[in-house]
Amino acid sequence: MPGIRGPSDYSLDPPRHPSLSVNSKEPYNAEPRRSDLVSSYITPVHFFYKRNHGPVPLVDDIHCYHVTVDGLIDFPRKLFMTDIRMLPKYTVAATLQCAGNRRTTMSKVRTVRGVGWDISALGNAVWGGAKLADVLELVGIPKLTSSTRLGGMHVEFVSIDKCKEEKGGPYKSSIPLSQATNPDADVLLAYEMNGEVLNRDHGYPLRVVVPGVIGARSVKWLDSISINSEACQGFFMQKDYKMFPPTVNWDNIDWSTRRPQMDFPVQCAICSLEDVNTVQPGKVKVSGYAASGGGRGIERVDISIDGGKTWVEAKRHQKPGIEYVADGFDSDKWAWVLFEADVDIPHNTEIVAKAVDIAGNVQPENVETIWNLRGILNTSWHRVQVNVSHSKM
Ligand SMILES: Nc1nc2c(c(=O)[nH]1)N[C@H]1C(S)=C(S)[C@@H](COP(=O)(O)O)O[C@H]1N2
Ligand SMILES: [Mo]
Repeated sequence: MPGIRGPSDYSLDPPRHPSLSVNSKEPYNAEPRRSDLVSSYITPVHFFYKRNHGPVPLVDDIHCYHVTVDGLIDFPRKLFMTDIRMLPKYTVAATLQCAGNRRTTMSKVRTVRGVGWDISALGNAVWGGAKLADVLELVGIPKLTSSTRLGGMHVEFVSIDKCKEEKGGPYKSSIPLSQATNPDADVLLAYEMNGEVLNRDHGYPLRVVVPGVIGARSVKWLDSISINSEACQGFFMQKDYKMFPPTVNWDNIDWSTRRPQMDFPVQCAICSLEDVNTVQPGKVKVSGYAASGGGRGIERVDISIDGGKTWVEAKRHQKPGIEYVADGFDSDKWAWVLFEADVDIPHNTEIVAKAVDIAGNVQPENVETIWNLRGILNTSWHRVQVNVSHSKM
């Protein structure tokens, strides 16, 4: 791989912020504290969750680095950073969320396999880069194409990291060509995050950002793009990140029966409180994030202070000074919404939050009904316990 390489051990991994809670050291998987996560609409890079499946790649020579684009196309070619940077630059505010976000609560019902994430395996960044639709035009694929002349219908992204799930091979994933060539889908080859050059943990020098879709499809450290007739057959598309019903276990699983998960369902979580809290009697601030997939805005966030019997609506906001409208022109359609409500807590109780998106999709009440062996897409009502202390703290 000219210019970039994937090391086989972790000795060259980059330094990280000490406040992150580390769920796995090698490969490095970490998330910020709940309160840090929602301290700003745009998540600072150092607080943004990091989800790696192998050692972080290293760039030796950025001038040699290039992405090979080939497969069922008429004009395969190599694209250097200068080619990518020559295309119009777009900035897109988009929330990335790992499909395994909130997995630990799912494990409390019945053990699931996977990294034990709390509720902060997501972040909202402004990604800067070229639109994939423009990049694909460079190899002769027009905008809004669902099939190439040679029968290409899927766009596969291949990295150069060494993942044990791929038996030491690279991380890879794909999206449909129709999405890749749709300029409105805002799929980016990003080289910037929050106005800075992408850092190593997040995919330097170039990563894919697929807004509205589970994080797993946003391939980091891009090495090649291939236009194929079928979806990517790699581990992370075919043997992982699929949603199974609660009856499927490790003995009866047939991976081929389910499609790779793409859009994220509607989600929200309270970040101003831990799972169990001691508070003084009176007002408690309930704040957190809500997000949905496919560019669907957040129509409502409901808060209950009696375990879900009665509800009040939280205030929603994105950018300071601009009113959030779920399908508004001034709203960031791919980005999360922060919410806030002040509630009166007279006695010990459970506080619950649930969000509704513009399609009317609502989070499910219980985690049991959506339990799945890999512990993905836990979007059940988020619940926290508050115990009122009458003694002075
Ligand atoms: N090359 C590569 N790309 C990858 C991964 C990876 O391990 N290797 N992890 C994926 C998963 S599962 C997620 S959730 C996101 C995490 O992106 P982040 O680390 O920038 O937060 O990257 C995705 N892209
Ligand atoms: Mo993920």
